[in-house]
Amino acid sequence: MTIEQKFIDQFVNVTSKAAVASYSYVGKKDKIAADKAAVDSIRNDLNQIDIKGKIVIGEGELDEAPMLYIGEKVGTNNGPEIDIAVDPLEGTNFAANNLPGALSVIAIAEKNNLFHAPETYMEKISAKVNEKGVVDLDYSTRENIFNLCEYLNKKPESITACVMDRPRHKDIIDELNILGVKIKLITDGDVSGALLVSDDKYGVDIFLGIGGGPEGVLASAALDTFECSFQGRFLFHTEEDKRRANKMGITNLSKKYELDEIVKGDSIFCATGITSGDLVSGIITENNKFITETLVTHKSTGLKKIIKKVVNR
Ligand code: VTB
Repeated sequence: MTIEQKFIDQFVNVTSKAAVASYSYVGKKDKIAADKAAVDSIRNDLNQIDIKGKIVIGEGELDEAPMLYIGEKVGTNNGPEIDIAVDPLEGTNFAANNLPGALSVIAIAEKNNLFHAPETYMEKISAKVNEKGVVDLDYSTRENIFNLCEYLNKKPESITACVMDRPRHKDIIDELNILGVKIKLITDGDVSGALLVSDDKYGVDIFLGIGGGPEGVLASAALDTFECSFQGRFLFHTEEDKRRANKMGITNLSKKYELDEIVKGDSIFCATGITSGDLVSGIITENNKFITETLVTHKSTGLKKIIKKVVNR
């Protein structure tokens, strides 16, 4: 089974319109309002698509999120059964402060084919590698870099690694420095960070570090089409985190997930730029019209491209 091509345009519209909705709040120092605008827009638009949709990654559990909560049914209930992972505003800091990199992101797969990730941290690694065993969460940073060098036929000095700038990544960063690897430090936004390995134009060979689990699932959907590698392992710090994971059916809390366990079968991924970032350009306004740029992937047709849209408000 595949997801029909007609849905691609519909989902590009969903994130494009959410990006435009959130754009009104760019630079207003109000993360909550910027997020809410995107959430409202996405929910409204998803409910007009002919699918039996279920949110598997969204704004949180029902007790903390009234909209796009995990388990919420969306769509007209007239069409294929689809699982949806959504991050209406990825990079709330970026939007609130008018910094590069705010995105509106959605990933869809057929029912039960998208991992139901809990709201917890995830150790992640993605690389420009289409082979298992080259980079691996169980290897040291040094081993991963040496293997990647061999695979890409490059020297460590010609490798660029993307890492989120956090104290928890000190050991990774120190090791990369010792090896002479170029580091691209990002302050936030590791959906984009993990995806920078997908095309030579971004100049990133490997992404590694700890970020949000849901963001890891979203990035996986696109990486699957780009045939890049990804692995993730959840990190549970509190008993509450563990309880939530158990509730979602995760029994082995230290399991390392391969990409093909996170996303199965066909998928569509859309990421629309709100503010310009590495992955896509942000919104441009022209005579009351908004021009958006969306990175789209569709696994079964191998589609991977940036689509421009004109959105009227
Ligand atoms: C992570 C990352 C996201 O927020 O969730 C991060 O995956 C929060 O991390 O892409 P900290 O708790 O370390 O600040 C983002 O960067 C943006 O939502």
